[in-house]
Amino acid sequence: MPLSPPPPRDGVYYRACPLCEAICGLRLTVQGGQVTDVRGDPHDPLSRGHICPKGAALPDLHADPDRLKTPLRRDGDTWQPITWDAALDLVARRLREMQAEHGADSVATFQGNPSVHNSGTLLTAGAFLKALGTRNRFSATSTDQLPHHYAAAEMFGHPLLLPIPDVDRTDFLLMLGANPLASNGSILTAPGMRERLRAIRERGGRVVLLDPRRTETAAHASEYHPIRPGSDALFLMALLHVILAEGLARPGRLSDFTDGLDALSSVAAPFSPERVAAATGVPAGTTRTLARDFARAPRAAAYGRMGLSTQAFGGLCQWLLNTLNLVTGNLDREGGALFPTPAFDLLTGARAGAVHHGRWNSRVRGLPEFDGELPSAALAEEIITPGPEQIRALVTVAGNPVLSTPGGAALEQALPGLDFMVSIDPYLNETTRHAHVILPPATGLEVEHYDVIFHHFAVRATARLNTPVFPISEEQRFDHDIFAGLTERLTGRRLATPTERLAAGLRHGPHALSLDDVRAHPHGLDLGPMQPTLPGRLLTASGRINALPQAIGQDVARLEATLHHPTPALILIGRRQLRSNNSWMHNTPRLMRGPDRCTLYLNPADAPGLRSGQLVRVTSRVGSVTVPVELTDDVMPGVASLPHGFGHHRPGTRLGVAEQHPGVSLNDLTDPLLIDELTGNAALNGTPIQVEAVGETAALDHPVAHPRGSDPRAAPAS
Ligand SMILES: Nc1nc2c(c(=O)[nH]1)N[C@H]1C(S)=C(S)[C@@H](COP(=O)(O)OP(=O)(O)OC[C@H]3O[C@@H](n4cnc5c(=O)[nH]c(N)nc54)[C@H](O)[C@@H]3O)O[C@H]1N2
Ligand SMILES: Nc1nc2c(c(=O)[nH]1)N[C@H]1C(S)=C(S)[C@@H](COP(=O)(O)OP(=O)(O)OC[C@H]3O[C@@H](n4cnc5c(=O)[nH]c(N)nc54)[C@H](O)[C@@H]3O)O[C@H]1N2
Ligand code: SF4
Ligand SMILES: [Mo]
Repeated sequence: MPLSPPPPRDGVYYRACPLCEAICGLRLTVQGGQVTDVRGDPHDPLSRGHICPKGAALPDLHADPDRLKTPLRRDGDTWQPITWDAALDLVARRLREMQAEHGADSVATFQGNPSVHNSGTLLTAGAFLKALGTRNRFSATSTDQLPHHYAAAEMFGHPLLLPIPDVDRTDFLLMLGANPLASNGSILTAPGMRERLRAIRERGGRVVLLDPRRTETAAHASEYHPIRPGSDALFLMALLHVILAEGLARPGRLSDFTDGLDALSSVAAPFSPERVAAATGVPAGTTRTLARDFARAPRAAAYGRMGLSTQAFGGLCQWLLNTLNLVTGNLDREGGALFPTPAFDLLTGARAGAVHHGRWNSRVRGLPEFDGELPSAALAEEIITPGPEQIRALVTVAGNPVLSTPGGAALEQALPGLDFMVSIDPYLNETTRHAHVILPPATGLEVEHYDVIFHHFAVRATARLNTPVFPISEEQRFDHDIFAGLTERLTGRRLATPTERLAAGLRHGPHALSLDDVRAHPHGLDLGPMQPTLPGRLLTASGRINALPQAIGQDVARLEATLHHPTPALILIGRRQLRSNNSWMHNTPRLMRGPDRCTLYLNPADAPGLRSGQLVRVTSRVGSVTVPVELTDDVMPGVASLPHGFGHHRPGTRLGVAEQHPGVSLNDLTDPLLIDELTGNAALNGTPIQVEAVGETAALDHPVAHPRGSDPRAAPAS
């Protein structure tokens, strides 16, 4: 049994919520060793008091009896506690043995989303992964924002040079495939988007949203237009077409340091609003008006997120958004889209022209590497396809790829075939249950944390060090202890601590701060709004913006081809919910109250004879799931929507609450063969499906997901 940790000292604590990209400042009151109150910190200069139900649930996460605190070793179907030293020795030895026998690439790694929400992980996991020296590195990036990085690297010279829409000063926010009212913003750290959108409207500005679903955000936009999934690149091309054909381009000072502007007209020429209207579902007149209004707005920003990056034209979409901001002179301009300069700046010391891309390819499908990683859509096939370079061992860090990667059920079936698997994760969940060893780190309110990543995406520069609320017990370890322990065993080298790394990063960063400067501001140190930084911040070899990178120009032929393809009758997209956080927060009782949230939204026009609440079988090329249907004209005809992150019916997990709300996994339907061919990103949105009613007799306690022809529940747990 773990020793109980010392209780926290009574008092008021200020720290940021680590759960999503909004990084809200929170005010936590501790009385009698318990958190008695959590609220948004009104003095936080970035979040200004915002909080959502997940932030309020942080103490529950801390107290979750299912959260693991000491290492576990699997023996068949049962788990035995082992000491940290024994666990770290075992893991280092097994990984080295595998690599000695089968080569460095026989060990694969998968890094999941919370890695970037925990600076202890972020600043130390890299050294461990580097020590492994494998080219089989995978992460959530290729199921998410890879196309943003791709377009940024090609146009501006670095994957992290991501233009952030200046929502606080813009007059026109053109938003596609993002739902900040549910997600709280992504690659847009601007907590409290409801108020920020209202402020745009109140100052006479406009918020225009395009999405196949009339979302929570649509209610706060000035106008909403439905758009066919996967057709955004055509729509954005048509905007560019109108702006260039009608002489509305005004790049201004940007043209002094941009190459390729002249070539854009011929690229956009074939894509008139009239020609793409049938494919996008957006009337040509609407597209023309939006193009003119966007170009003429004093300050405008085009922004698109998950719906635009996790689709077959993710790379083209992100390039087009940047290009629209560029040709209208809104890039690097207040009220447009700018590059933040955070206090800890990962670009400090970055070399110009050092973009890494396509240096190697995945073995089975030949998918290209980007920034040291291969597409996660290739992970399962690399494990199951025999051959000399086959993956035989897997390290997962803060990831749940069984639920989060396309065709997750196939990965689930592949994992038991591994010779060795280790998971650095505080939960025994759908993925980690296949590990031979689980190394659970301290997390949440227990860790010192500085948001290294999300300040790069923030509409306002702030800096804040989050000190732990809860001390940990002697038996617990932090992520960085685990990575330092493993790295030392593999290389004999001692790692710098995250605090040392932070201090150095802040000192050498653009604001030249010390840790004490930051500590002196418990609500966050305000460093002001975004400022123009170009051309100085560019990292291309030429020092100039590349408006039309060669690979992107070549991908336009693939887009043109879609105009000649028939579209599937029914397309599945995903959905985020305010009280979920990807796959791992369904174990918190207060977030799971209320009716079943894992339902299929279907337009009544696509559902003759069906009624809401009825079970339907949803089938894609790779699998089928059974789920209750909800009829709503919030989704456009021809589109269905299912939330991602559910599917907790799998046996062998330790998630007492989540198991009561299992739902089905969207990724038992998504297809690993559907990717953005330019970037390798998973096209998680846009899966062709069929839907059929299942007889009432087929009604189940728990909706069941299974790959066609097999039931993973019949498979042994190891
Ligand atoms: N179909 C579909 N699939 C999707 C998406 C979608 O919209 N549709 N979204 C995609 C996106 S954007 C993302 S980011 C991915 C997310 O997918 P993943 O990156 O695989 O991660 P999560 O589902 O967030 O699971 C996080 C894991 O980290 C663990 N964890 C939590 N905190 C810590 C910590 O402090 N340290 C460590 N070591 N572990 C921790 C949790 O227990 C959990 O196992 O899913 C992607 N998959
Ligand atoms: N509550 C909550 N907050 C979260 C998360 C969570 O799971 N829950 N996850 C966090 C993570 S990891 C991320 S990456 C962010 C994501 O943040 P967002 O991107 O803002 O969130 P999503 O809800 O995925 O929004 C994607 C939108 O794209 C739409 N869409 C789907 N396909 C298409 C298409 O082809 N074209 C267009 N135009 N739209 C399309 C969907 O209907 C949806 O409204 O959210 C973060 N915040
Ligand atoms: S919006 Fe995000 S950062 Fe803010 S409280 Fe909610 S989960 Fe935490
Ligand atoms: Mo994400």
